[in-house]
Amino acid sequence: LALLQDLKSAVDNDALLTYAQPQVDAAGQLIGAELLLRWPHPQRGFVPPAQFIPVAEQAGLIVRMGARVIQQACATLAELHQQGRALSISVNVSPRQFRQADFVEQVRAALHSTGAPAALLTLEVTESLLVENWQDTARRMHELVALGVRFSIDDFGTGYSSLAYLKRLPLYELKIDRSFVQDAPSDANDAAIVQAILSVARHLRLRVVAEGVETRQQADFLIAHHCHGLQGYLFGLPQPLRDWLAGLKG
Ligand code: G
Ligand code: G
Ligand code: MN
Ligand code: NA
Repeated sequence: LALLQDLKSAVDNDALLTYAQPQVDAAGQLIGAELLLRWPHPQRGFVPPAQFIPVAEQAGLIVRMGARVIQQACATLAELHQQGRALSISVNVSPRQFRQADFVEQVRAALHSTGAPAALLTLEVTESLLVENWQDTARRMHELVALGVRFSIDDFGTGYSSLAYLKRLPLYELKIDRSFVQDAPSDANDAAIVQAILSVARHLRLRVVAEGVETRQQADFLIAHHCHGLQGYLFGLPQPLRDWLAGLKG
């Protein structure tokens, strides 16, 4: 597959870019950022992650890609910590990456080598991770939580959700998928789903971040229903990690 060959050489040549998208609280204050990979292909331009992430996952390339993002996240957290800024950094962890035998050790090493504050590192996993190898997944999550890191369920509500896992896993946060945010509050069904997620989260003492927030109306609706964190074009586009960090100082 041509795309896979190109992706492989991009990884070998360290040509993938790490972007950061800000997250704010209800008052609009910056609380952190999510790191997002970008692939500028020499001929095709930017290839959407929805195209190259599944290819990377399938071929196992995601393991190296993900390890690098975690290292960058920890280096960023250490840098922010030295500046006296308590901002969180979220990274996407694919199932294949999470299931690597040495994944816990990798995260531990990245935290230790950089001196990053572990409690500000959020690992975003999807519901698909929770479908298989339940015992192993739960054990591993507990090991990681013991290191101090936090877990977030990404794209919450779009996968094979079982509400049972919410009470059995050491979770910190749910991310409301942007497909629900998009048409709330005008679409009554989406508004109801968003409110239901926020209500479940509140009772289970989980934090909630909404993604894909594009309008003031969406933000006001989410805030009125006690959503803690907001992420989306209304508050900031994903931008190169270095630029985001430089912008904090300005
Ligand atoms: O940035 P964008 O919305 O186009 O990203 C699309 C998808 O690609 C997101 O769902 C995100 O989870 C995924 N993605 C982006 N960066 C990474 C990454 O570093 N690792 C993994 N596993 N997925 C990523
Ligand atoms: O990990 P996840 O797939 O949830 O990554 C978030 C994705 O959503 C990224 O690909 C990012 O580029 C995209 N995104 C971020 N903010 C917005 C937004 O406000 N609207 C839309 N449509 N997409 C967004
Ligand atoms: Mn995500
Ligand atoms: Na998402």
